[in-house]
Amino acid sequence: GQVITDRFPVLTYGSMPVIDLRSWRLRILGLVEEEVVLSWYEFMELPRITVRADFHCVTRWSRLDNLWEGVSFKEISKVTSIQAEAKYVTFSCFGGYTTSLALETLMADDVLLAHHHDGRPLDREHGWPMRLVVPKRYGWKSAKWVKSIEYLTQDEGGFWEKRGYSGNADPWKEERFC
Ligand SMILES: Nc1nc2c(c(=O)[nH]1)N[C@H]1C(S)=C(S)[C@@H](COP(=O)(O)O)O[C@H]1N2
Ligand SMILES: [Mo]
Repeated sequence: GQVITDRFPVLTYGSMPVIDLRSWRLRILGLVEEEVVLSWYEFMELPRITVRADFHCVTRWSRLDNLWEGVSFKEISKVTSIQAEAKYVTFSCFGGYTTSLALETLMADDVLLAHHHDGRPLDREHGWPMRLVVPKRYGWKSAKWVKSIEYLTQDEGGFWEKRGYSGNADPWKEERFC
């Protein structure tokens, strides 16, 4: 049920946040041994991966063969040790958007906190300086302008999940709504 686009549409609910790299912080909290706060420079020192993947928005556009570069979720999950009870993760963004995913889904090799797209830093409207990319899920899970990662026992649901969108959001199963 998707249509391929060569453009890269922008899909943002609300306005685009204004971010300053000097005050940018990534907070890792919830069910962790120790809360961690990374500055932009600390984040950029983490090992990087590249992932080539298609992107599917629930509004039925797909953009194929995106080249993402950034820090894998697996890598971020090693920054502080995660407690065994943690099963879900809520991402919060500058601007107020949130989304949640199962920790198991995030541990896939192709999930990353991307800072580059197709060889260039992200455009502001696509999440600069950093966004989550979860290629095997609908686009609303790929939170732009991420500012915190919270480990939880239960699926809290984020902005769209609380408005009736699927928790799992697998495009191959067309899990759009629940
Ligand atoms: N912070 C934030 N992240 C977001 C959204 C949003 O409104 N705010 N929209 C989501 C939706 S519905 C989609 S399809 C993708 C679109 O990414 P793009 O705007 O880079 O194409 O971003 C997701 N991440
Ligand atoms: Mo979307």
